[in-house]
Amino acid sequence: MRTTVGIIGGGPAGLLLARLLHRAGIACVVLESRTRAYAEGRQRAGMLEQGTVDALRAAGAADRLDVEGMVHHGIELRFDRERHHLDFPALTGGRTVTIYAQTEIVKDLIALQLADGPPLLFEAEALAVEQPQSEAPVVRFRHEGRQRTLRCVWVAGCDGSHGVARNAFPAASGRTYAHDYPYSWLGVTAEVPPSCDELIYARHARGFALHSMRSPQVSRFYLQVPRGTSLRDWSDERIWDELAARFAVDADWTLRRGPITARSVTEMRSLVHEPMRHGRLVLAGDAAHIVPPTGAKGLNLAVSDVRLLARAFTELHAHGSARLLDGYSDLCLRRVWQATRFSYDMTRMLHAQPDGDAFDYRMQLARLRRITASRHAAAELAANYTGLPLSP
Ligand code: RFL
Ligand code: PHB
Repeated sequence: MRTTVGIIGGGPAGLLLARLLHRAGIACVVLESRTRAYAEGRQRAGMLEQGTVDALRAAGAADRLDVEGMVHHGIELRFDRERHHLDFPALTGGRTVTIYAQTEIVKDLIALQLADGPPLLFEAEALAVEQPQSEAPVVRFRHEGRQRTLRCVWVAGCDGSHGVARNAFPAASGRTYAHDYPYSWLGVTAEVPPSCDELIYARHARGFALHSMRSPQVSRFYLQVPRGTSLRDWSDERIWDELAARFAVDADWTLRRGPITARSVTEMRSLVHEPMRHGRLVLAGDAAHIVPPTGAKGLNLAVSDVRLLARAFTELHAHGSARLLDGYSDLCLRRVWQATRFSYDMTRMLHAQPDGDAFDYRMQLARLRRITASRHAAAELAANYTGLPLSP
């Protein structure tokens, strides 16, 4: 097989890149290691920045998002049994965020691509990227029991945090910066209407809790749990009791309970791989960087990488100029480091340190009080949460 851009990974990054390249008249092929059902069912992100929504609209992939997406005008911070609303439009000059699950974005993009897009192969596992520094890089992959090759002009590694594209970077050509957090998130989906209109981020001495949602009938929750926690230790009753304790406020508010339909544990990690390009191989999304989910930035960063990358390929294709591709890694990384900082700060401000002392807790409360008391401090959080500009 031959193509112009070989895309490894059919997650949000790979699928959106394929859509944007196809619309610009650039040939591409997407290789996805999993089945369609698995790729469409993987529960993950839910919060979209305005720029992400705009990008999906511009790609003609937002018909269902525009109907089913829930526009949110802020978030709620809870601590010390108090509730504090942050009004995003007032703090950011009109910006909002939208709740629409990553599973639905992936379904929408897959349907569009299978209807009239470039080839998308499921159960096609990339094994290696070869000769990334030559003018003809090759992706070796396994499909229907056979080893095959995809000959490319460029390769885009959109294969997430456990992918193979990054292995083609020689150790000496870059550096990986990583930070592990000493806790994990237990995520659950429940068949119960949300008990709130906005996402609730709760800081509690027992640990962090987040109330999110998937639809007017389905809620999504996260609990800070010790690293290495086993799902077996968490009965439904224990999950609901823990959520109720961490969200408890003095005001009149109760948590609605219902059947839990999915649960998983995610470790918390920050990771940035520099640079994001080696010869004719470029990385986008989780393949290049991971953030802890507290800032809700992972999917949004994947989309902003892809917007910049598609723009760069389009300039090369239309005008023969590699200027944007040459600047791709540096431009992306500036935004990536800002999101990494924001996610780190949110995580540190809202989670109970396992070995934390009373001083740490006081510092967290002081940060939270500053945000709820100062319009400047709140505006800084709101600007980061709703999304910084695509290029500084
Ligand atoms: P993905 O989604 O991991 O997709 C990579 C795809 O590549 C495939 N693949 C391969 N294909 C072929 N050959 C190989 N060798 C391959 N190796 C892997 C995989 O099967 C997969 O289909 O990466 P992408 O596209 O970069 O997208 C990134 C996002 O998925 C991720 O950043 C977000 O889900 C992170 N995240 C959140 N981000 C947000 O912006 N807002 C949120 O509210 C949010 N909440 C979350 C999250 C991530 C979470 N978890 C589970 C990590 C909440 C959670 C709990
Ligand atoms: C989610 O809905 O899955 C979600 C929302 C906000 C976050 C993390 C996850 O910060």
